[in-house]
Amino acid sequence: MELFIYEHCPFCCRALMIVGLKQLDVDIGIIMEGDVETPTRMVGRKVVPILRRPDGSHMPESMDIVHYLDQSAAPALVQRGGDAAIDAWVERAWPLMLRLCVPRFTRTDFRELATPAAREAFVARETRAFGDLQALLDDSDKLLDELRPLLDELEPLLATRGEAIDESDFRLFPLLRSLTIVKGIGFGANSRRYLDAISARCRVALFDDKAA
Ligand SMILES: N[C@@H](CCC(=O)N[C@@H](CS)C(=O)NCC(=O)O)C(=O)O
Repeated sequence: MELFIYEHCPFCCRALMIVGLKQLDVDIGIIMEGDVETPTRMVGRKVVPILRRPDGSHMPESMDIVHYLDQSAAPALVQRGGDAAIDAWVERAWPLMLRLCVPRFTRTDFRELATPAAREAFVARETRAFGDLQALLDDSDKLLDELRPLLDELEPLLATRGEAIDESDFRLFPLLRSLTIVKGIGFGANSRRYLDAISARCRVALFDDKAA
């Protein structure tokens, strides 16, 4: 099987998590930003992640891929459902995360941005979605001030999280992992412990070394 991703993409992170958690023999392929043709040929539109299955068919949609790969090798590890409070927290934090992370993603050495044309395509796509990316970067302190109380609210939600992996982990970890690209983010102790634990269990690297 082969999983096609962008390295920066939080939805792709979900699929990488299950591959690492179950130590599956799945090749990782990078689709370049700006490459419309490859994903469109596979699933009819420009989107990642995409999984090529053993029969040659292609599957989009990150949570579908998570469950498909989880079922592909016993025992299944991902509990259906999750923690409604964590899911609600993710919903609230997601737009803020994007405004902090997207301008930084556009300036980072991800493999999908390895050519000038790919980086240009990414900047153009994200500028259409978010407006002036430099203005967002200039707003970082204000955005971080908005995020800090949310991160504080997350701490007690993580205090009681046990060993079991459920769907909420596939929503929360990609968001927190994205935020590791923001210098001085200042996670609480439980968030930091959670990030490091899931990163190690799922063999998905964080972005601390790329933080700006
Ligand atoms: N519902 C999809 C969403 C995937 C998604 O939005 N991926 C983004 C990348 S982060 C994408 O493909 N955007 C379109 C593009 O690259 O033009 C899933 O969960 O897999």
